[in-house]
This record gives sequence, C-alpha cells and structure tokens, in this order.
Amino acid sequence: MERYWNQEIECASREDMKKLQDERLVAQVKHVYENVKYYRDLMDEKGVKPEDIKSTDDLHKLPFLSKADLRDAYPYGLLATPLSECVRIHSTSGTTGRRVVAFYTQHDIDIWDECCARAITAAGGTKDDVCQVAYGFGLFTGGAGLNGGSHKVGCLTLPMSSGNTERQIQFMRDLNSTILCCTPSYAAYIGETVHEMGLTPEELPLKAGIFGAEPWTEEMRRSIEKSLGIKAYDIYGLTETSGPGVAFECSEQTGMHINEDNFIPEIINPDTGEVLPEGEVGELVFTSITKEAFPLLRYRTRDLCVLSRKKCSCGRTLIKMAKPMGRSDDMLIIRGVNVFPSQIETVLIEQGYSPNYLIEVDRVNNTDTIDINVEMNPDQFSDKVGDLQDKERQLAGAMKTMLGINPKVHLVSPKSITRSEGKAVRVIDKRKLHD
Ligand code: DLL
Repeated sequence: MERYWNQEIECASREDMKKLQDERLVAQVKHVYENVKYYRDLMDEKGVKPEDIKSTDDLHKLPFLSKADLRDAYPYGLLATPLSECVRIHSTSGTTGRRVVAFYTQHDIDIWDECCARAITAAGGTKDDVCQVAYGFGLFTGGAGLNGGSHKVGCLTLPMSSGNTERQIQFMRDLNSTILCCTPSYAAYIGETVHEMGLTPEELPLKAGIFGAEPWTEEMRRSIEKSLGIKAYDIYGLTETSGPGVAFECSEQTGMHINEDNFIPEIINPDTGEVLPEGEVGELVFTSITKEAFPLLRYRTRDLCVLSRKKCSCGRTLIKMAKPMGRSDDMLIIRGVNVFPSQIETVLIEQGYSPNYLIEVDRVNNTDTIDINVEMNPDQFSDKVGDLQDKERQLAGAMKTMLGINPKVHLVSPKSITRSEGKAVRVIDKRKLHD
C-alpha cells in the first residue's frame, strides 16, 4: 500500500492545488517586490507590478532570474528577510566559479524537511526505519536535507556524511540501516565495495535508496538495485530552491513528483524563453512560493527535462518531471553533434561495463576529438592485446549507433578510474583550456 506523508497535499485535486498556488504566488510576488530591490528593479524594467500577478496564469509576465543574477546579487542582494530572521546558509560547491549562497529562516527549513519527509515516505520509510545519510554534510545541501527529512519521519538517523566506505558498510550492517541516501555514483561505489568485501546483497539490511544530486540513467538504477539488493528512488533539488526534495520518486519509478505546493515548475525553450507545452523537452524553471529568506521567481535551472500530468499509479496528483537528461551546460557539442554523458553511460551498462568512465574532449587540428576511457570489470580483463582491441572496436560501434559520432574507446584496467563519494566528475573538456 502506498504511504503518503501529507496525503491532503500530495493527492489534492488539480483545482485545489491551483487555488493554493494562486494564493501563494500572489503573496510571494508582493513579498519579493517589497523586500528585494534587485527584483523590484527587474520587474520595473519589464513594467510588471505585483498587482499584475493575480494567479499562476500570470506567471509568464514575470522576468526570469538566472545564475548570473545570483552571482551579481551575491551575497545578500536577493535576501528577502532581515538577516536576523535567518538561521542557516548553504552553498553550492562553486567548482565552476559560480558560488551561490542560499539563506533559510526556520520556517524555510521546516518546509524543506517536510519535502524530504515526503520523499522518504514515498520510498517506503517510516519511523521504524534506520536511515543512513551518506550525502556530504556541510555547505552542500544533500546531508542536511535528508537528515532533516529523516528526523521528521522519525527514522533512526545515521548522519554518516560521505566517504569511509568500509565503515559505511560496517555501520549499515551493525545498525541495520534500511534506507541509504547518497549520490548514485557513491551508491555504485558502495555496491562495488560490498562485493569486494565478499558480501552478497542479501547480507545487507537495506531495502531502499534515495539517490540524486547528479544525473543517472535507468541502466545505472538497475545496476545499483542489483548490487545493493534494494529499490532505488530518484530525488531532485538544487541549492537555490533549498536543496533535495523539490521533487521525489514514488513506487511507480517513472519520474519525480514535484512538491507543487512549494515550487511551480515551467518548461521553457532555453533559446527563446518561450513557455513550452507539457510533454516537450526544455529548460526547467522554478518559482518558489513559500520561501521566506531566499525566494526565487522564475529561476532558470539549466536542467533539461519534461513535465507530465499523466495519472500516476501511486495516487499522487503532483505533476511529474522526468529524470533530467543533464544540464544544458553539461551537453557536449562534438563536431556539431549534441552528446550527453548519460547517453554514454547507457551504452556502457547495456554492454556489460561498469559505470566507471571518464570522457576526455579535445580539439586537434581544429577538429573535436572524444576519447572515452572505460574501466573493465575484473572478469573482462585480458592481457591479450587482440582481445582488448576487439572489445574496444565493438564498444566504439555501439557508441557510434547511440551518439552519431565515432568516439575513441580505451579500455582501462579495473580500479584505475577514481571513484566518487559525492558528485562524479565524468567529463574533462580540454577545449576550454585552449579557448
Ligand atoms: O545537488 C541538491 C541535492 C542533494 C539533490 C541531494 C538531490 C539529492 P546542487 O549541488 O545545487 O544541489 O546541484 C543542483 O544538481 O541543478 C541538477 O543539475 C543536479 N541534480 C540534482 N538532483 C538531480 C537528479 C543538489 N535527481 C543540480 N538527477 C541540479 C539529475 C540532478 N540531476
């Protein structure tokens, strides 16, 4: 039987949900306009006043907010409450030089916890579960978000943070963890370590995993489910909108329900900004309608995905987003062809390889090159050069069929690609160094 954390909201009729969103949006726009000069200027520039926004039907009148705006306004420019009302900050890793600092009031944290509690409940979690949180703790939102949700549900919470993999497995077994929360790449690494320790999935107490913070394919899901003996659920979110829990997966496992009572999604054409109808692929845009300290109106996430209102067998009526195919800025353009790392991962797992790979892109004599280093499983390893070359040719052929371009494939020895305990780095684009 499907369990809900907040059935009234999760299964609300479309009319009731729209009414709630309408009311919250109107109040939010007023709050933002009155308290944030940056937004007031953006809205004034576009000639929109709070009175023009009477319901969600008027959402399209509001200006977009981009990552560049967040950078411009760093650190306090988008703060909508006095700093004395804030109790916490989180921040993105800033690996691409785009650090974002998000502020939270206690009310913001309570709502965030509720969103994560819905995700844990949808994955079958109750107060009788032991929830091992192996997302990083600190400025990253993964650890704190799932930790808060787990407390709210009443699970016994293990705030492990990421890393120290053998100890993770030891604790999991000693304390009977039933739910594991971490990135999918770390879950794959834990699965691999379980195997290396001579354990079988049946010897683990786990029943479910809640994995997100990076793109992962259906093939990766199946591989993790097998290696840990669990059902693996997706969870989505971003620092700018609080963190994990903006959307979560249910038993149907065909996309994530968006917590629409807090976040209104739109899909737009990333080039023109035009709002696209349900079912079309485009950039995901969110408006947060309950946040106090750091509200975002029409924030462009750069994540590419599709929305669907198709009836879900779990009974939830919350709109669903498909697994994001990656960020528009993750997409590689190789000799004019669009390539997503997720397509490469699909081929690898389908062909029986591990999800440990590294893509290197470069430009030689004005032509883009793509080299895919793929790690062999120990049983695929061979020291006969001919065998390896045959396997590489066969894999390159499968890649060509999927990608439409001819990559160079290099099979590398087991364990030679660095494992990830957080978000995996899959691509090195050396062209950027030359530009
Ligand atoms: O990754 C928040 C999070 C933590 C989500 C734990 C889920 C679990 P950021 O570090 O700000 O926040 O990165 C946000 O990560 O815009 C997506 O590109 C990507 N992302 C997050 N969840 C998923 C997912 C956290 N389930 C960025 N599938 C987002 C694909 C995801 N990409």
